[in-house]
Amino acid sequence: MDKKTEPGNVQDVDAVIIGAGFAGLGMLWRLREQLGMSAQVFETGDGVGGTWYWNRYPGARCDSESYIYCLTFSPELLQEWNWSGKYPEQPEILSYINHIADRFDLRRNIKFNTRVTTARFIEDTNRWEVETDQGDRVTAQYLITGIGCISAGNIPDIKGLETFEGESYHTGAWPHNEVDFTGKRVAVIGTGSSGIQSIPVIAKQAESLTVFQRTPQYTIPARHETVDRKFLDEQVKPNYEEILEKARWSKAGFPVEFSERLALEATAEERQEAYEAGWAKGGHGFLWGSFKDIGVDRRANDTAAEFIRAKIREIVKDPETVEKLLPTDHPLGSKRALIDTNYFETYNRENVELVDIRHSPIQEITPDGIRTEDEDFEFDMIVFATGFDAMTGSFFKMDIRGRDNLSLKDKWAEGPKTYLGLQVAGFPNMFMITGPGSPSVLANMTVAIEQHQDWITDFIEHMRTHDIEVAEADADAESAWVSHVNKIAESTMFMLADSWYLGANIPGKPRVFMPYVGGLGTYREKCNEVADNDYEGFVLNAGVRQLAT
Ligand code: N01
Repeated sequence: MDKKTEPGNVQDVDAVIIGAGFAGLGMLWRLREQLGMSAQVFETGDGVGGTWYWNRYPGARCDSESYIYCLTFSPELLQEWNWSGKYPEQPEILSYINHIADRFDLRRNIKFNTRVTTARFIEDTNRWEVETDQGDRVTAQYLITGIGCISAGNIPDIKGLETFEGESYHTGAWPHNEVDFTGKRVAVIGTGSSGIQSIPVIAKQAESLTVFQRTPQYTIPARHETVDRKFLDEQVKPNYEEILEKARWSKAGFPVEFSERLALEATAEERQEAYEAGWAKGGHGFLWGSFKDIGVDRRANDTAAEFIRAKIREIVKDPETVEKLLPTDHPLGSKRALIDTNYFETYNRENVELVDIRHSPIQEITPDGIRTEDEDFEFDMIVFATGFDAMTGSFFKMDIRGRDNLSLKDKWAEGPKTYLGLQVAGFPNMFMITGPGSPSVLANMTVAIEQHQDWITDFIEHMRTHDIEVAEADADAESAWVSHVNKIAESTMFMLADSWYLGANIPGKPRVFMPYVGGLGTYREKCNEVADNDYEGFVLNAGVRQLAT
């Protein structure tokens, strides 16, 4: 659809895509260029980029290595694009995504500054009717969400929040102008991925930085550096397809070998040697390259956790700060794995203080700062690195209604229910890119996103060639998938931490493990099997009514 939608006019397209990040852009390209379909993308921001458009906080960068954090539908682009860092930094990722939008002429199908407010499946026409806050009304056969898993920001409801007279920011909605910390007394609340990346950078600029920590974290040095050009030119670029195939079928979307060794069968010296090597090399390889039982056996996990605690004791000079930083209440890797640049070292700076809010909870935010049970702090700025209402929050910002006017919010009141994380029974022809119940957030995101884009594209092509108007997850197949997702999560250490994977960071959110933990390769195999078996678990036609439970 080349024309812009005008308020009041109803436009008909083949597909509405929500979101113009990696997910929405790659989907648009596939539908338009591979299937010749018309599509309209709606995007809340005034530019492309999704996560990388919003998360502009200091130090923001991806912790997948740059050569494998990319869209792969254009072999030419893969060969031509040159990242500058080992890990890609936010401004560079954003310029990469902008390059993709320009190079493949994607902007003409995107309407920016436009939030989808409602999407309803109209049973009489078998079409989705989509409305936006700009007055657009569009109908489409397919509704495809590319709204991100970690995009609905969470600022905790702390007493007095609105009374603060200084500047305040959430890492996931960072302003587009530079925020200058020079000479400022800054507070950072939260020590997840965003906090751990931004704290060392803010500390260097601010007059003082006070970090409010609820849960101490395990984090491994990233060993970020400029990109290794020789490695890229000689090993990656000539072998890109092979490398990508390995990543696609791997556990987590990376072309790496997982260790087959068991920590509990190794001697203490062998373990120490392996952990030291992982620490020196840096990155997530510390986990997958050392011992395979770290993720499944608590005693094995403890050996790696104790190694990291010893590193914290070694790095951080002040014994009281060390005590606050030592993670002991959850296994390593049970919350999102973290990698950092000078995180623990930052606590040796004179201008940095750590407040343990488990022992001295925040009571309120005052006009001048933050009051804990024990102390009044004065700040010029508060940075909320307090995370997101992950996986479901961004869906609930819209009113999505399927058959019988059932809202997705009601359907998911006790936790998300999906078939393969791709569809929801009762919501025909709605596809989710990296929806709950898929491995997305436990994998290298671009690889997970492209697997969904390709699978959805193939499915739609199948529907078109077989004159299938409506495809809808079968309610029984959905229940079986939800049980499977829960069952495999139950046997893992992910259940032993209060994480956003479980919705534990949002008061009142049902405690349900949302991603599929069985591995990206296994999941890909399952999705392919479903397709090969004539889209088993989906009801394919125009007239069958599903009971949306
Ligand atoms: O959010 P988080 P994030 N009072 O939820 C604390 C991806 N990501 O924005 O642990 C006080 O991880 C909370 O404490 P606790 C990545 O998938 C990737 O950092 O719940 N504190 C925690 O310390 C990541 O996992 C990259 O006890 C409160 C912090 O705030 C996801 O995004 C970079 C609180 C939130 O941590 C989210 O990361 C950035 C309260 N009421 C993000 N509520 C890379 O690729 C929460 N907290 C590198």
